[in-house]
This record gives sequence, C-alpha cells and structure tokens, in this order.
Amino acid sequence: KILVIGANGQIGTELVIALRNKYGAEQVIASDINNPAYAIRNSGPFEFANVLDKDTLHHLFHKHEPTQVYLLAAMLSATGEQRPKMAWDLNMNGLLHVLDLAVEFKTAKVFWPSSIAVFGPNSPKQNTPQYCVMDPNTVYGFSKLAGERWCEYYHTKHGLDVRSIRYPGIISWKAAPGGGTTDYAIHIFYEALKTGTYQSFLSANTMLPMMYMDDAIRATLSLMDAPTENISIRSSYNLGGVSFTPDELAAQIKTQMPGFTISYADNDPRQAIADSWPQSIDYTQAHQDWNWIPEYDLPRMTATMLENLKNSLVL
Ligand code: VAH
Repeated sequence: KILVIGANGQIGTELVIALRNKYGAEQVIASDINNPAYAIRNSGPFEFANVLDKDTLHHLFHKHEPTQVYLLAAMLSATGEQRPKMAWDLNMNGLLHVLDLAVEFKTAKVFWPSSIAVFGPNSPKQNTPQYCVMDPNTVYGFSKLAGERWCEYYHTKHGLDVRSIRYPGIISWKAAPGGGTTDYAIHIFYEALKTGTYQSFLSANTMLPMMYMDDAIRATLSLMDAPTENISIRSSYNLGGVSFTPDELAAQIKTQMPGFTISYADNDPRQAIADSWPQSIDYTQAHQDWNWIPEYDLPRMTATMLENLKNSLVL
C-alpha cells in the first residue's frame, strides 16, 4: 500500500492520481484533514488524518503498513508568514511524526517535498547550486531547510530511505494552490479566461523558477523509482524547470489571447518573499542521479494550461 498524506493539496491531488494510475487505485490510500477533493473522492480509498495527531497516524501505519509514504501536508510561504508558529508546527512536527513512524513500521520509502524557498537573499540568484549559502527568511523556507536536515539525519542514523525534491513554483489546474507566493502564475490563467485581465501581486520583472505539474509529478516518480545506490543527495534535490517573469508569462498568454492585459499591484507582502528566492536553479545532480530533464517550456505550459482550463468545469 502507498499512503499519501495531504492528498487534497495542489501536489497531493495529482500525486494520488498518478500513483493510482501506476500502482492501482486500491493500493493508494489518500488521506487529509479535510473531505476528499472531487478529483480523488471516488477513485480509491480515503482516510481522514491530521498529520499533527501522531496517534491517528500510528493507527494508519498499523492498519495499512504502507511500503511508501508521501507527506505533502504543509503550510506554504505566504500563509506561513501570516501564521508563523502554526506553519513551523505543521511543517516540522508533521515531518517528525512521519519519519518516526516510518522507522517504527519499516516503511521502505518516504517522499517529502522541500522547495527552492530554502534559499535566501544571500544565495546565488542564477543557476543556484545544490550546495551554497542558504539563509531563508520565511518560516516556510527555514522549516523546509530544517526538514531537509532531519531527512538526511534519519537516513544516516536510522537507514530510512527518505527522498526529497526542492520543488520550484508549480503550475497546475486540477487542484487549487494554497497560499503560495508563486500562485500568481496559476491565478493569471483563470483570470485571463474569465475576465481577460489580471493584476499581478508580483512585479513585472520578478524572475522565479517554475515547473508545470506534469514535470513535477514525473520528477517525483523518477526519484522514487531510482535504485537507492543512485541517490547521492539525502537532504533534497535541486529541481529546475523553466524560469520566467510575470511580464514574460503575460506576453506568452497574449500569443494565444491577443486581448489579454496585465497590471501590477505594488507593495504586496509576497514581493519581498519572491525577491529573497533564486531566479534559476542548477539541477545537475538530479540529471546525473536519475536523468532529470524538464519537458515543459513556457510556450508548452501556457498552451496546456489554457487548453485544460477552457475544458474544465472550474471556471
Ligand atoms: C510557495 N508554491 O509559493 C510554493 C513554493 C517555491 C514556491 O514553495 O510557497
């Protein structure tokens, strides 16, 4: 069995779908603190779980004896700055509960997402390397940095096969994002189709590392399928896709929707968060260890997002 904790989230929803396609629906237990989202409600088993309630989690591990666990429950960067202590508690103690239970129940593999938010104002901005100065100044960022240290520690001290990816901003349409700084690059597509215009909360030239969800899911499954001897990074792998600015994204949308217009709000608190992050990521290690190559560039991502949103019910 495979247990996905945080199944209702932006990534969790699509991981459940991908894992059910790969292993069979009945093999993948989706769990979350809230009711299952539409996309996963009728496609396989679901369990309520609050990742901070270790007793409930213990019961789930005992009942299902998962061979793999994917922990996606977390509070993202923007929301984390509004509720810093809750973000720290959820992101840190949720991970520690899962690491402890995975050791206790001898779970074969654990996946835990980190983020390019682990880099900070003094990290190199271009082609940010796997190892460099990391001074994240958001609770989300340093909770992910501390989480990486815990993952490596549980691998070293307990032999736990825990694997992790520093996701860039992820663009998708199947499930809404929750409180991220990069979410402008999702909202823009909904607004383009609904109203033909979008006011970006990040400034025109804010360059950020991004990735279309299908690439992110493929990277995750590639990492988890790789032979353990190929895994040279037990903190978290840098992962890159495509970097762009709001202005570049708007220009790409205009190639398909000539009437689309973008405007820019100023002094949104998320601007400072974005300015503390890298602009592009060096993912050499992921390429060397498990052959990572992104497949979605900006034109393909834009065309795919518009096409799917036009046909979906969410507008
Ligand atoms: C956020 N989408 O904005 C997340 C991600 C790199 C960005 O961690 O917080």
